[in-house]
Amino acid sequence: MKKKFLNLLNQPITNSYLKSIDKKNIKNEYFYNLSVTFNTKNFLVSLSKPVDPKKQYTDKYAHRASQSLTMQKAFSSVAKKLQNRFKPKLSMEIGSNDGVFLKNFDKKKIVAVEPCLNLARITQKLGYKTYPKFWNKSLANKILKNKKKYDLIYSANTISHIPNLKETFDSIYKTLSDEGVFVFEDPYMGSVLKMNSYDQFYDEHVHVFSLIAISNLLKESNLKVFDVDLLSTHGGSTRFYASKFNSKYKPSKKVKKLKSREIKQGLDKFLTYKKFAIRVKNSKKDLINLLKKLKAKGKKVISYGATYKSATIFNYCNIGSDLIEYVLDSTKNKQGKYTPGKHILIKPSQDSIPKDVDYAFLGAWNFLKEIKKKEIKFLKRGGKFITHVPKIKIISF
Ligand code: DWN
Repeated sequence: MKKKFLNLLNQPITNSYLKSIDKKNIKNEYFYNLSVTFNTKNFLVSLSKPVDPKKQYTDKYAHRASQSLTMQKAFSSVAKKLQNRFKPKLSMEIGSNDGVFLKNFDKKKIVAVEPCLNLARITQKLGYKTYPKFWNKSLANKILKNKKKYDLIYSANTISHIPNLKETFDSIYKTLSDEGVFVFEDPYMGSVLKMNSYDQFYDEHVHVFSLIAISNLLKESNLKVFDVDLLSTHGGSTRFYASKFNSKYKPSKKVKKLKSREIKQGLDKFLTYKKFAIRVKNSKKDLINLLKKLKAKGKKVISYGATYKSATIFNYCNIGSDLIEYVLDSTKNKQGKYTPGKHILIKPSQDSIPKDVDYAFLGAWNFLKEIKKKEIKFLKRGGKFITHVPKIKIISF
């Protein structure tokens, strides 16, 4: 049974950065209610009503996975690690974005799946076979027509975006070779609870995974988790290593350890999520109070990183350009546009945060280390960051 524990109010599609905020554009903006549920049977946390993926993954998809140095390094390192450990003859990536993982592979030894046409074109131009399609049963059948099976299927920040996990995992089972491995990484529910990072819930994050939930789901498709890594990327992610149920792989010590940690943390209990929802309400109150106080003092506050995550915060907390003057972002195709729902102007990042800015809210809090390094001048002249994780606080030099 699915039980609702969190209501993040009316939200826009996070990828819908607006070119202009004329009346027509604003009138046409799509909103839906963002509520989050806990499945008491398999322990999966999901949105109560996912948005139609065709509205989300268009040929105007904005996010570029290679935008941060941290992620470039992380993808090149995992690509090497997987090739060394599993020695795959043939691999596949599901959700290849701009090719940041793919380009660490020989073009003949990997294929990609990417439904956003503008992104699929990038990797096609690089010479990688890319299916510009959603991962589902019909694509798996099409790919299987060439009679080849895959030794490694990798996916980062994509499986949690797919509403129908049963079809997803069944299709992966069919496509994997008998001893093949399916490795996927996504934001971790244990970290969301610990960091109070409720901004991990938005239209694209249809599910936020825990090991106990994933183990239950994979079992239904004849798959099992045999290893797991806890990652610091995206504010706390898990990388699951799965294989066919009857394969040679046995669950590692890390799997057993994390399972018992999750039970201790109460990831299998509805009450844990109810308590989290109370912390989220308090976080909203504290953030609004702080921003209003700074405004009253005449301080200039902006936001750093036009993240999809921050759309949840701004819309849930009703924060617009009255409290946050503009957002800085290094992604070219976000610049000059307006954030979804609250319509705050996105400006290009410069060498350093402009001198007249007193505070920068960290929309991209998951890159704090990288941003701190880049913005040392800002911090040295007395500029401060604001973060909401794990609670509202000011970060100074
Ligand atoms: O799963 C998803 C994650 C991986 O990426 C997607 N559904 C959509 C997207 O979510 P996000 O926008 O919350 O992701 P990021 O990677 O936290 O976004 C960081 C943003 O900040 C990018 O637009 C780039 C920008 N940035 C910047 O302007 N200066 C980032 C860094 C590190 C910087 O120095």
